[in-house]
Amino acid sequence: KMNVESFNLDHTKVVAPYIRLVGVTTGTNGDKVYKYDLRFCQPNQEHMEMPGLHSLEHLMAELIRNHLDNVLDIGPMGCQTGFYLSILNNDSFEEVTLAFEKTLLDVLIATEVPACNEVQCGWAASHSLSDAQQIAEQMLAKKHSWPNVFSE
Ligand code: HCS
Repeated sequence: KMNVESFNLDHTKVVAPYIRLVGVTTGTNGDKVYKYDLRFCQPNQEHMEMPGLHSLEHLMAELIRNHLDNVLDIGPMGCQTGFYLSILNNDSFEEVTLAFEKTLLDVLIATEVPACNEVQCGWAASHSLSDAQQIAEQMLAKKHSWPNVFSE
């Protein structure tokens, strides 16, 4: 049975925001998938509302791929406190952090949410660009604490 790493993380001990390498999975040909926990909100104390979270997902999904190769997915956690980022064959925490910062800066100046229509999205009515930008701004303001999972 495969282990769900996140279920073994003590969510009462972490101090958001932070960027945490969840794990590395090596395929049979040696390719490596790096999975990150991008935690925006303190678990069980705050969360992102769905429209802003959803728009932030669309914006980051498009924009982070301009700054980082081999992004497999950036997708929201069901608890609405953060996102998972999975990338292929890039072991650099610094590169990921820099790309994430550039992505959030791009979000601040975005004028529309990509793909927020019924052809390209499964819940096109649930979007908010201004909420997404507010979340990005708050996250950027705490950039100093991103590398620290268990402290400020
Ligand atoms: N989370 C997806 C986009 C879904 S709308 C991705 O590819 O990063």
